[in-house]
Amino acid sequence: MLDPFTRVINVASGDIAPDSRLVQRRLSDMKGAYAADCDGAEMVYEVFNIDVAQTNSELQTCTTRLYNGRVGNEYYMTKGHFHEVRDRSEVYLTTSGHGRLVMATEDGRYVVEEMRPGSMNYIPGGWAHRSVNVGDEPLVFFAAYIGDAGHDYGTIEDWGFPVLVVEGASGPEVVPNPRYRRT
Ligand code: M6P
Ligand code: ZN
Repeated sequence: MLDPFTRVINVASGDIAPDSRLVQRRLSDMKGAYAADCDGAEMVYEVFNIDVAQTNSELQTCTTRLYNGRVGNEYYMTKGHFHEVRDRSEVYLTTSGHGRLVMATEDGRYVVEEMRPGSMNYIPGGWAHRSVNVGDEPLVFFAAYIGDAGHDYGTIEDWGFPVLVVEGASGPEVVPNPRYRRT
């Protein structure tokens, strides 16, 4: 059995003290995610993980700091994933910045929700999820999900999401993804 513990989250930056496991994604890690080519060492996002046993009796928790920027007209975003165990759910709480949460089912339905400080987004089982930073500062959010969920990145790498969030003439626009399921 796990002993209780406390961590302190910097809600502006997403940093977790005293310790966390850091995952960093740079432009070079995002090849294929955008319509335009991308490469290089520039940081796109960082995930600070609090590791617990990956069982369905524990909750995995983490913060994500998604930087602002664009590749072509597409905003910086996370890779996005289904859960390997498809019916596992997740919640997000945004603490800083401004984003969109793109969610999609395997049969092609999609929902796009706002992410602003104080927004709690509930991601039911079966919905893939990707966060997009549409603001001009880092988007920071806390996430909690069922411990044995796992990350299936391959399905999204193959299919993409049904829609993209792009910079339009007067701000962010949700447009159909011309590459959806065309691999
Ligand atoms: C959220 C959670 C994490 C996820 C992270 C980055 O914090 O959903 O599980 O790892 O976003 O998203 P991705 O794994 O799709 O790159
Ligand atoms: Zn998830």
